[in-house]
Amino acid sequence: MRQPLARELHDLLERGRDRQLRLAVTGLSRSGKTAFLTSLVNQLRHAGLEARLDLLPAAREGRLLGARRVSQPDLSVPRFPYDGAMAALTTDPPHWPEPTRGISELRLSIRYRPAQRGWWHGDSAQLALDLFDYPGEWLLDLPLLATDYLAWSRAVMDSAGPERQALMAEWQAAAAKLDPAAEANEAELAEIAEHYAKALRAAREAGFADLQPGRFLLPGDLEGAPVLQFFPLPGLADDRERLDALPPDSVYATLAARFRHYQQRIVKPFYRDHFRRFDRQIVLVDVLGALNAGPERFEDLAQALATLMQSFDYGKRSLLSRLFAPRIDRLAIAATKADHVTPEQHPRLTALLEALLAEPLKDLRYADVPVKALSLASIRATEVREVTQAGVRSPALRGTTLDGERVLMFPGEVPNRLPDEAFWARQGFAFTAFRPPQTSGAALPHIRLDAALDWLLGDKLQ
Ligand SMILES: Nc1nc2c(ncn2[C@@H]2O[C@H](COP(=O)(O)OP(=O)(O)OP(=O)(O)O)[C@@H](O)[C@H]2O)c(=O)[nH]1
Ligand SMILES: [Mg+2]
Repeated sequence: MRQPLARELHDLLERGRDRQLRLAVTGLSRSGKTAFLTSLVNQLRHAGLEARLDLLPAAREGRLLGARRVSQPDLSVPRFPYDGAMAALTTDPPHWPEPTRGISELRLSIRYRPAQRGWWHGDSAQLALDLFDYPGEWLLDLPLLATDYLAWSRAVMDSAGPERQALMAEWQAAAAKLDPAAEANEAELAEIAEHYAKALRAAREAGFADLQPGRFLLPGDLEGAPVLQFFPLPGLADDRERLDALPPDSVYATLAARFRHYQQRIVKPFYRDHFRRFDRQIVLVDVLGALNAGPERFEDLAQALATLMQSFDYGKRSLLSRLFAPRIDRLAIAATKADHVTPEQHPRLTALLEALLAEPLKDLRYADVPVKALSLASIRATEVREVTQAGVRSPALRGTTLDGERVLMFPGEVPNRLPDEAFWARQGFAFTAFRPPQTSGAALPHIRLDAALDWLLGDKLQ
């Protein structure tokens, strides 16, 4: 839905005056977006009270006065369910907020006292922070805008490793029988599309991340619509001219038309309404989850993130571009759920994240965009303890597993570079998931969320 012109103009002016910031919280499904947003709102609302934000100078210096949720720019989009998330985290026993099923928006008005007072503002100033949340599954649709049906079909087959191929076997067998030039049979296409959706769901269950199209996994209000009845065609030759000349009712032309419809009517509006005009970005990656899932998934994650990051617009801004075509001029990449490992492993976790994102990081360096890599826990679920075994002291974690069992454990070492085959053969990973911490409405415990906030908005709170 488009905003009224006056509102857009107002937003542009505020943005120009540095009083408004749009932050992209980017992450695949289960990477920790909702937890991050919930904790961000929670910390800023408790700023100046008991929130621990020592790494954010405005907070440390007592200049951060707090934050309020205010009326968001687009009233037709649901509001980010902060209260629901907090309710889940504060019940007994506490549980994690549900996976996100649709889009929601949030505008926070942050009040602070500028470090140096000028005649242009009084005692306090405000920064409007625009955020939004969405199901991670939908994010992988963005790269579809830069491709077409033929290229996509070929890429899906080429990029799949043996485990992934095995999950697609049933669909592949059914799709291989289709002749691209034959007349399309509706019922048959619907059935094969369902096989394809099933293969995607199985891949997600098995821990894969590179899953397109995202709405097949989470159709929202598109359940059963013909626009979701397409799939890549296996074995297509790279002969665009011949394929494009096939009659409109052929299998190939029908599937290609549905792909275009999906691209233009579903992905493009999603991109246009929500993924343009970001000033800053944080990319959240569940590195430990990918280690748990094994080598093929790890590569699949690197691949998914690299293609994904091509959908964003990076670069330094001039005053004009800042008003009319804002670009991401600063970026954080974060390994989430760092509370799953002991603190001395955190630098290794960050190094591994940088190795995983090596390709996109090269492009960002070229575009001269400052990037900070860190590991964080939006909501810290464990406490650090020390155990002594045979006279040797070592760190350990105390937490409650999702089944409610209290444990004291050393979760293991994180490799500080991309693990090679020998490494995978020698050791597997099993980082345990924990129940969220018991909190009673106070600020949520976290690890380095304040460092992330400082990097992303500290300069705007000067
Ligand atoms: N221990 C710990 N677990 C976390 C943390 N953040 C997220 N998790 C775990 O990761 C799961 C997924 O987090 P979400 O915030 O729901 O992830 P999301 O990116 O919003 O996922 P989608 O909504 O499915 O796209 C949670 O249910 C928790 O189990 C954290 O800081 N610490
Ligand atoms: Mg979510």
